[in-house]
Amino acid sequence: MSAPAYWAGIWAEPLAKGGIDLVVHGRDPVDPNTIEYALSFRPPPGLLGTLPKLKAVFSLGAGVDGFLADPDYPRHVPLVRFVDDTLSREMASYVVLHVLLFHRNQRALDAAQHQRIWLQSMLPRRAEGTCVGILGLGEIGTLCALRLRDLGFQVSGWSRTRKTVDGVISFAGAGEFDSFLARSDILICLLPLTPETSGILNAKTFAKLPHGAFLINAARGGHQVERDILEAVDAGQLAGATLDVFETEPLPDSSPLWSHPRITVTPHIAAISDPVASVRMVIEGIRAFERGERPANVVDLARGY
Ligand code: NDP
Ligand code: OXD
Repeated sequence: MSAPAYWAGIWAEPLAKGGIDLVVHGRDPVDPNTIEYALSFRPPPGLLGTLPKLKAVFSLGAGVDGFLADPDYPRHVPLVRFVDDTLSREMASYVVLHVLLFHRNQRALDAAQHQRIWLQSMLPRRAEGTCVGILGLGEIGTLCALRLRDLGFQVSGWSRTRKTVDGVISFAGAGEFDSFLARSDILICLLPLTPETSGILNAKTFAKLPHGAFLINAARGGHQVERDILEAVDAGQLAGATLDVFETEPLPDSSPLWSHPRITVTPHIAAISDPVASVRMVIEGIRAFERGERPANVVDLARGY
């Protein structure tokens, strides 16, 4: 097995108990002919294609774009992605936090406090009068939708296939994208990064939102065109944005996003996979493959997620 170094300490014991030997790429001597399972988040391009005995790959993250961007990914090898309730809950708390910071004008109230201004004129709108649109109604998007619905927001979601989620309006497919955007006062991106979704957060998309909409991207930097976000915010088409992910990570020091007064930057920490839950997924997954079964959450490589 190959794994990134910094979690190896946590994994060594449970894996050994499961009868699985762990070798760490870049730390241990590795005979490529002995590796049957690989575990990673963003493997060095080309590496997985050099392992002739590879039976399956486990992604430490929910998103698998880091694997599929590698033209040498061995496409006959199943890829299992990380799906975990705790991860979804952490993502939902990030999303709810940033929806409310915007919706309740908290940034402006903070600024007023620093100037000792009693800003009672800035009354929060009612959640019931605000429409939140979620791009991607999958594991994470659905939980976010439910949390925001329960806070009273009008919530809709956009996905490839139609969904039935109580109290959430479902838009599906490219044909319903514009109607979905037209009602999204707050747009949240929770899509996987695929060739279809790459660059989806662009000037054309922003122009279809209500004037003064707010953007939250907690999915992938490849979804966003940062120049277009800056232009849309400066023009007022977007009231602001919260971004957890970036075209280049870490966000370069020279990026104007760092200092823009209406943009919040967080360092790809909306949710961090739990190493204990991920090792559990790996052990259960390996057992399933060894029994000749297919574990849950095997990625559809043709779809890209
Ligand atoms: P899922 O695969 O469960 O959900 C993906 C959703 O996107 C599905 O509803 C799917 O539609 C929809 N979708 C995919 N392609 C399209 C398309 N072309 N058009 C319309 N809808 C589409 O993913 P998760 O919810 O588990 O994760 C979502 C993403 O969140 C991850 O891929 C990752 O990039 C990001 N993430 C970021 C983290 C962070 O810390 N910032 C942490 C964890 C995840 P359908 O249901 O019809 O298939
Ligand atoms: C993930 C991530 O995809 O942390 O899980 O970005």
